[in-house]
Amino acid sequence: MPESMSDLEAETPLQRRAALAEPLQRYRRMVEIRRTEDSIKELFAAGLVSGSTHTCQGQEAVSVGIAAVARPSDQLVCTYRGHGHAMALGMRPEQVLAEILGRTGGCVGGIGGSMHLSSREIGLMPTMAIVGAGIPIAAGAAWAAQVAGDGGIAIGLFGDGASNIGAFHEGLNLAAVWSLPVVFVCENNLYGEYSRIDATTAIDDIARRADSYGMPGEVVDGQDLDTVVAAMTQATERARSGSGPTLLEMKTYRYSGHSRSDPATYRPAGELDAWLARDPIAIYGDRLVTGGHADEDTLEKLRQAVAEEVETALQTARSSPEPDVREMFRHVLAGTA
Ligand SMILES: Cc1ncc(C[n+]2csc(CCOP(=O)(O)OP(=O)(O)O)c2C)c(N)n1
Ligand SMILES: [Mg+2]
Repeated sequence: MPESMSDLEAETPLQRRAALAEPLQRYRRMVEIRRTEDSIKELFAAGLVSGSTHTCQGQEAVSVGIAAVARPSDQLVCTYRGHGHAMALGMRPEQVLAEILGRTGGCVGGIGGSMHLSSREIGLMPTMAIVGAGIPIAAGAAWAAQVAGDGGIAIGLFGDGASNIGAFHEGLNLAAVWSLPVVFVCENNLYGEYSRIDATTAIDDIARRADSYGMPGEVVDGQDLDTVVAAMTQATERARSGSGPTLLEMKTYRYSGHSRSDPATYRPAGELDAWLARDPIAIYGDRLVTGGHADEDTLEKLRQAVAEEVETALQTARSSPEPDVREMFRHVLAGTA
């Protein structure tokens, strides 16, 4: 485990990914995601960022659990609520922060912003802002791995709202028919924008939809990192062994509103508090203490070290230059008929 800032700075994204083999590092990464997301909210509130952002406080166990199981060579497709997944997979906080601030130090050089994080090195495919659009892309990445026969798999992440979009049904159907090596992970945080799931979806468990496509579907406690790891281990092994796709529905909750300007006043009284009482970081921290992996003092020191690390990352990101305007056109391709 890195003891000092200089050790942390020396860590590459792939080393950060490998570190997730250790329980304490899984805890640390969840704290890092929470802290970075809180900083991002503050940056927006201070008017330092253009565009919108969607943070994932409360959903950290899903991101870290998936990253602890996936291989760096696997392909992961996520949504605009993707900062946590990117950091879990190994992206450094300053790469995320600089991207959101539109700086060259960002993961795609500051031209993508909050909703378009990506990094080939860690297997994070371009992030989708169109609801559900990543699902057929995950199926396509899985098809590529199947054709290549390289043992790779794809992981397609999306929200509860996306499970009502046509692309969800088309993507799952084709993946099942072709027995593609893909794990579909629905992060059910109870809301699609400002609508609660019971106003938009006629069933309680989205995992049931797997049955229509002839694949296993499982409801998973998304607040419990070990449960996420267990479900992902089973589903990824199934995909790698050629047995086809799985749909995992991770029950979770976003503490913030949909996007940066949403105070989430539409939530029923008491709902947020009930979920805060099952906070994924607290649950895992308690387990580490009970299991003898750490004591409270170690966890407190670790939380403070992470707070300093994120503050430094923020300074690094803010001192990174803005890209030249020509960068906007550098990756645009035009074809002629
Ligand atoms: C095709 C499409 N329709 C509508 C929108 C507007 N929109 C953006 S986010 C969102 C809610 C999606 O909710 P969910 O899939 O549950 O993901 P969450 O934001 O909760 O992570 C909607 C409707 C969009 N971006 N794309
Ligand atoms: Mg949702």
